[in-house]
Parts: sequence; structure tokens; C-alpha cells
Amino acid sequence: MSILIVDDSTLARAVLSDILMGNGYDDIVMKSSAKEAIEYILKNSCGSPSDVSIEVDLILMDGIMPEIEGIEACRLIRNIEGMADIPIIMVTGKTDIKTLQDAFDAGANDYITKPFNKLELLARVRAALNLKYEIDKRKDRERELKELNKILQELSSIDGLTGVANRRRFDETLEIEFKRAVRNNKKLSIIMADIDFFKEYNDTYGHQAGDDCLKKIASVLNDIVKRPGDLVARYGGEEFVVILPDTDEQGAKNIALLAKNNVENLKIPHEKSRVGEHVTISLGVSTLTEDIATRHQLLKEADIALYESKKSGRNCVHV
Ligand code: GH3
Ligand code: MG
Ligand code: MG
Ligand code: MG
Repeated sequence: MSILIVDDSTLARAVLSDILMGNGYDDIVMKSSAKEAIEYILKNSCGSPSDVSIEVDLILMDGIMPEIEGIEACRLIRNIEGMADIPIIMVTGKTDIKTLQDAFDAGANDYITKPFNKLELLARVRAALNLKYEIDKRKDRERELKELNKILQELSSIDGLTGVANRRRFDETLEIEFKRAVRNNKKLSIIMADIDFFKEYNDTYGHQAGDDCLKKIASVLNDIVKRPGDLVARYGGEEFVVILPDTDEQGAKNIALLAKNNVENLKIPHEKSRVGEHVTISLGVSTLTEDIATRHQLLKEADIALYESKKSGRNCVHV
């Protein structure tokens, strides 16, 4: 662990470092003023703005120094990003209550009075470093927990079978995109897609083959939508939805037609399909207009269009 000694006296620095080095603390950095110490700290901090880590585990701070005194230095250091938890021990000749109070108020954790006792110094250093160790451990655990939460968050919004977004994520995203489109007067379209005669497919080829077919269709949809804000989701059993922000009716229709064609071109055999010999999908497109007041209405319109596609022979797109 790294100890930073800040003292304007060459002799004091030498005595302190000798004692510490003689007792197994071999990572000692010495600075002769608060200004140099602060420069050193700033130069040795790394990490993101919200999670700065600094290569200093303990500071031994002289009380009386020219220019910036020890107590003021404590206060300045405590205000540096990432320095809130680094233990600071004041090494001071002044022991009146007022000075000690000021030191603690400025952020010091402990103090040693000059001339100091070697054993007392080592005991206080050990205690401060133990404290720092516990703080570091707690921070590591917090970091791990944050990571884990992020992963859980991701997992809870993904459909386990197909890997596209699940219904929950879809609902959340549509709510956000709907509000954004209304607020900014932007276009917004959605596509609903449903596999044709999928019950018969399962009955003919088995549930496992049905699952594989769902995966392939999800992947076709995913390959088509390319813009960062677009979202493909599994809406339910064999139904998918696509959210297309900033996309008008014609744009959404083009994407739906491409999806229809690409699924057909997979040429997944489906002998019981009454459309043809392969798996196909039917699609419905809806686009935000002044008549649509809620996202539920937008969905309903897509569902109605999809129903039109089913009624008019399947393997087609309606808007
Ligand atoms: P239509 O062309 O009118 O859409 O007919 P359909 O048979 O596709 O529609 P229906 O709603 O009657 O049947 C949907 C089928 O989708 C029934 C169900 O077994 C199947 N299905 C739903 N979820 C899954 C799934 O996760 N895996 C598999 N293998 N099949 C599923
Ligand atoms: Mg001094
Ligand atoms: Mg269905
Ligand atoms: Mg179906």
C-alpha cells in the first residue's frame, strides 16, 4: 500500500520514511509541500469521472508548513474527486483542542503529535491502512453489484428463445418512442408480423422445429432493421413487432415487404401451409397520425392491418 508523506522538513520526512520502510512499508512517496502533494495526487488519479481511483492509500500530513498549512491541505485534498475516503493522519506539533477540532473538521482521520513515538506511529498507520482496505473492499463489492445489475437488466429484457427484445422491453420502448414522436412531431411506425399456419407447422414437424423456425424468423427481422433506434421484439408466441422511429408509412411498408420476401426466401418447408410449400408471414403496418392518441391505438391499428393480411390470403403486407 502506498503512503504519501507531506512535510516541509527534510529531517522529518527522512525519519518518518525510515521508520515506515523499516517496518515493511516500502511504497513511500514524499512531498515537501501541500502544492506538490496535490499535483502528485491529481497526476496519479485514473478511472472514469464517476469512479476515480488514486494510487495513494494513506497520507501523513505535517501540520505547519509554509504557504498551505496541513489543515488547509486536508480540506483541499478531500475536495479532489476520489479522495473522499483516503485516510489522512495529521502529524502535528500543536495539540490544543481548537487545532485538533479544525483538523478533524477539515477531514483528517487521526493525528500524531510531534515528537512522535515510533510504536504509536506504526499503530496508527496500521489502523488507517486497515480502514482503507475495508473501504476498498466495499467499493469492489459495489462495483461488482453494479455490473451484475446491468447484466440482469439486460437479461430481463431479452426473449430467451430468439434473443430479440421481449414484450416488456417492447412496451417500455414503445412508450418512450411514442411520447418522443408526439412531442417532437416526428414520424413513428410499427410492424406486426405473425407466422402463417404455425399451429399446423408445429403439428407436422414438432415443437422443436417450431422453435427453430421462430429463431430464424427473428433473425431475418433483426437483419433488416438497421437504424440505432429500431427495435425488433417478440410480442407473443409466434408474433413479432418492430418499432421504427422516424419512419413514415411507405418506409415501414418497404421494410415489411422485405421481411415478407426474406422469410419466404428462407424456404423452410411447410407442407401443411395453405399458402404454399414454405413458411410465410403476414404483416400489418401502422403509422402515427393525428387521429392516433395513444400507443395502444397505434398497436391496435397494426393488429387490424395484420388481420387484413390474414383475411386476404396471408403472406402479404397491409397498412
Ligand atoms: P394463422 O395463419 O392464422 O396465424 O394461423 P396459426 O396456426 O399460425 O395461428 P394460431 O394462433 O392458431 O397458432 C399459433 C401457434 O403458434 C400455436 C402455438 O403452438 C404456436 N406457438 C406459439 N408459441 C410458440 C413457441 O414458443 N414455440 C413453438 N414451437 N410454437 C409456438
Ligand atoms: Mg512543518
Ligand atoms: Mg398468432
Ligand atoms: Mg400465426
